[in-house]
Amino acid sequence: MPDPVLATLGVGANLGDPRAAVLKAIEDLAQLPGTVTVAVSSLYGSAPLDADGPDYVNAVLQVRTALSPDALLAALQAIEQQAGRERPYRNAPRTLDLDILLYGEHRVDRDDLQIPHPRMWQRAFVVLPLAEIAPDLVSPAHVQAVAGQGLHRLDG
Ligand code: A4P
Ligand code: MG
Repeated sequence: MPDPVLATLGVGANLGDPRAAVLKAIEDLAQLPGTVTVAVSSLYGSAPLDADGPDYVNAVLQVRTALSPDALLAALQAIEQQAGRERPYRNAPRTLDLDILLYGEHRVDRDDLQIPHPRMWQRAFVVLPLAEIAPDLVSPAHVQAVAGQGLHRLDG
């Protein structure tokens, strides 16, 4: 396997029991082959952004992984499927959404995989949890850019 890379992942859910789904996904991600969890943010609640349905629970984590970007994407999609993910339309409410936000310094620009995630810096539910676990990656301008969006840290 290649040298491990520090990857940043986004977790979101807004159907069923979203808090339980996010916590289960964080456990599942720690079980991936060649992958060690480095940091996990608090859980955050917010209204859907550019979407409809119930409020979301979101978190961001960092893993050190020997999986390639494509293998990591396939693994995330398998975990989404296990959680009962359906895709009736874009931005539909979902039992679980797992996104690769960053993969080291690596860039990928294909239809099925874009890294860095193209919308990550526009979203408080990514920027603020990321600032909690990796403050060196987040500038004051990044925080300022999402300041208008409601986001609250959930207890425990
Ligand atoms: N894909 C491309 N790049 C990536 C990547 N870096 N990580 C492809 C993961 N997948 C990536 O994703 C569609 C396709 O994106 C995948 O097949 C994969 O090949 P999807 O998860 O099926 O569809 P989606 O989530 O509806 O679309 P997308 O574009 O991922 O939506 P976003 O931008 O992730 O937005 N509001 C709140 N408060 N919290 C949220 O978590 N999430 C969204 C979804 C909207 N509003 C939200 C939240
Ligand atoms: Mg997604």
